[in-house]
Amino acid sequence: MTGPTQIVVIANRLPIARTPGGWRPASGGLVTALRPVLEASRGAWVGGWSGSKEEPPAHVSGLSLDLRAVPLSPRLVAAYYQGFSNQTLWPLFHDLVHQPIIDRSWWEAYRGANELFAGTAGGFERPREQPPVLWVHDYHLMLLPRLLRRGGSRSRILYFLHTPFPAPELFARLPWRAELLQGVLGADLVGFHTDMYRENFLRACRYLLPEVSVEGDTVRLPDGRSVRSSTHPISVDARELIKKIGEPRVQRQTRRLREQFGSRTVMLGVDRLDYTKGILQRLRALELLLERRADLRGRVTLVQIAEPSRYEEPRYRQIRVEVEQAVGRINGRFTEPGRAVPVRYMYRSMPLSRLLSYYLLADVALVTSLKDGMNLVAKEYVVCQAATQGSGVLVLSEFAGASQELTQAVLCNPFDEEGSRTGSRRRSPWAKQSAGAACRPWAPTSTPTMFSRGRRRPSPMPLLLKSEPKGPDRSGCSSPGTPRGLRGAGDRLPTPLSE
Ligand code: ADQ
Repeated sequence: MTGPTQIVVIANRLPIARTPGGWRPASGGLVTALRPVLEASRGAWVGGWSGSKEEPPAHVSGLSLDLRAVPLSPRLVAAYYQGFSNQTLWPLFHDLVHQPIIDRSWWEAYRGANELFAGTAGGFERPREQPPVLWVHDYHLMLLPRLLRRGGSRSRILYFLHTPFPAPELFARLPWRAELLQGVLGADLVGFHTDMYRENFLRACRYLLPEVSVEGDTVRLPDGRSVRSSTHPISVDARELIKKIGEPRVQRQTRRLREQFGSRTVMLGVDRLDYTKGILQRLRALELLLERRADLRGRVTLVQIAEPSRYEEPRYRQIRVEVEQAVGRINGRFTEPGRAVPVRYMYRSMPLSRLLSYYLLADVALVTSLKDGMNLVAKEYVVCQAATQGSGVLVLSEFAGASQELTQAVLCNPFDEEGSRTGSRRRSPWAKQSAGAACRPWAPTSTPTMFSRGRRRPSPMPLLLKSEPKGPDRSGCSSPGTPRGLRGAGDRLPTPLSE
């Protein structure tokens, strides 16, 4: 075989969706981020599939990838995905924002599901051909690298974790902690968003696996193999976003929104409706602010766009109820006759073009995650503001991975609702900032991001207010040129592959 090595991504889901008009590429961040490099390598995607009688196709128009479905029964999905992945690992990896549930039958299902993925992914290797790179993604498939290796894989195996990796003291609570670490150590290279997560992983290996030794960023195994760990903060496709900002539809929508909101200060939250995202804390902070500052009522609006997520799980249904109660309560308490409501809430998935209009509109973006692997919304907002010389302010949780890179953001502690304060909006030098971190691809970062810089002291959750009316120069999207130094698609190859 000649040409680039084929890359096979293995992830919990296939990157496609069934719409009334047929199968379409899904809009998720992962597929968008990986697409260029995958398509260039005649790549393939192995993903789970369940719940529909119709078999997903091997090819979908608009996506040059071979698709291979791993059929999962609804029962297996309930135990492996909704159970072990989302009710055990997810809360544990997000610093116990909720108590994880430990259930042995879920663990058995998780093992079974990982074995099914191994069976399908292993089928990509052909005798006498150059083996593909197998790139395993996320917490659903932590056992897979080892299963692939034990199955005799000749491929280079990569593993990337999209969530935080918790402190070893928390990780150690899992009865199956050693199996999970050994599973991941089946890979040749293990990637994380931040140095802190990588350090946590290495410390967990050191403390929980007596048979391994850790030297620098490398774990040495008793069979003589070495596993490297690295930090690769995932990012967004800045060039694509900027191109889209320039579309007449986005400009029209943005103008319309600006007319609607007038001189009000617009704060924006865009999140999957997940308890880790701190939506409730954000709403409570706003409530406290409006309680204390009657003069602000009618002058500020929080636009909260919540994407439906994991609604089959009781905790997600519960957080939705709590968020909607809070929205109702705040609007009930602080809406003045004839004035706009303080919270405009939308529970839906939204086309990217519309999301971009909100990013362009918002004076302040509130990313107040209680814990977040990275958070791409923060980066999308920065790209949009930078591309239009906007003066928006990003209020960013110190517990989101993005806070390690977006050093111009106003850091906040989302647990400190009481500490809400107001301040004058300042002009954020986003153009400078986005030349670096916001738009950086998964470039190999040899410079550790966390330990090389001094950390700023986070403030309580700040809600910033506009001190001046929107001027005509804020038309924003009328000239969406690439800000100086902004990186684009050309440099955004997810190069952990070349390590
Ligand atoms: P998420 O937590 O799902 O994934 P996040 O980083 O918050 O991802 O990004 C969400 C994406 O969904 C953004 O691209 C955003 O534009 C989009 N989105 C949000 N609300 C939407 C809506 N209502 N309609 C349409 N699109 C919407 C995990 C980790 C993160 C990590 C990512 C990538 O939890 O910490 O950043 O993976 O590794």
